[in-house]
Amino acid sequence: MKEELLELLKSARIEIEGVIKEADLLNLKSKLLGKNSKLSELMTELKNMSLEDKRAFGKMINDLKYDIEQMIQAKFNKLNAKDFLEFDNTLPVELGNGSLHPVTIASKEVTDILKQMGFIILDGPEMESEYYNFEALNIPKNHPARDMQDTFYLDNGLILRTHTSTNQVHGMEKYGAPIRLCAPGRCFRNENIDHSHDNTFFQIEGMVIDKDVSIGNLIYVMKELLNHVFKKEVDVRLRPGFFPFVEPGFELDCSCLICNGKGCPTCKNTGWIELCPCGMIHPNVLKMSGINPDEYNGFAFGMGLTRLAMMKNKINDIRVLNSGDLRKLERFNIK
Ligand code: FA5
Repeated sequence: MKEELLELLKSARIEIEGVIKEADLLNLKSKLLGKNSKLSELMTELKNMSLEDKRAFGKMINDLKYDIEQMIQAKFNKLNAKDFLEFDNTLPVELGNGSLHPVTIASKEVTDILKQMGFIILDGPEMESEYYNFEALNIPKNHPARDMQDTFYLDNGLILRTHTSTNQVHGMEKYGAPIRLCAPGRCFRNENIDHSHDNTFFQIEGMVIDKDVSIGNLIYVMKELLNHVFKKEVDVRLRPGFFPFVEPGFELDCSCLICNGKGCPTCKNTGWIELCPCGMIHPNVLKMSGINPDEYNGFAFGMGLTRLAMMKNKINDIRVLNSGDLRKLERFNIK
């Protein structure tokens, strides 16, 4: 047994010396000292020995175990010291490059084009009074049109704005006529969430007030805007739409770019995505904000920016955009 123990010590030393990773050393420790090790096998043999041999060999086995433990501990210390010495905190840390959110990019593209057309950019509150969200937009209290937008009412008597049209009113009050403004921002509705509806989403409002503005001007601006944003001619359709603050009102839909108009869950199998309702501003709205409708008229539109970002990047589920899940957002690889 003595030779066997010496042989074991020798091979353990060689194996321990050869280890370069801490994890491998842990595995080796259990191989050399664990329940299924050669050492533990030798220990079970002790019980068949005479008392005298038991004492002698028992001591040898214990000494061997102690030596192996010491060698392993020394190796641990050496590996840790090496890790510590090799750590250089002046080396650059590898962090992936960040990127702008797809909605931020869509918003910037739209505002860039509108700025070139002479629009100013306005920011407005997300927490609003009912006056700015509804009444000043020709939606009086108890008007059924309020049900079109499921609203979050707050304890402080205000609401979370359901659309960016609130900024039509802020803009008219602040700057009067003539005016060209756009207002990107977040909106909130108590929606049933699905592929194309979220409870928090972005719109961009656009408004032009001047003398002799026509529906032709409205259509021209909308087409220019979409051609620039999509960098190609996209199929759009205009159909009548009802919004109390415009007359006439239109729904502008764009051909679903997820399924190329064939029909999919994102467009609810219609082939079209509701993107940008618009219309000629109702005279009541102008009047309420102190603009004479006999002198001025204009148009307004409210484009779904989140939907636009979906179409541009072929994102088939709106929930990805607010999820903050970088693994998914990184797939769009937008810089
Ligand atoms: C409005 O909000 C009107 N204020 C738009 C408007 C402005 C009309 C000016 C006329 C003149 P609507 O509820 O349809 O309309 O919303 C406008 C766009 O916002 C929709 O076409 C859609 O693109 C987007 N949108 C609406 N609800 C959601 C939602 N829950 N999730 C994501 N996008 C939405």
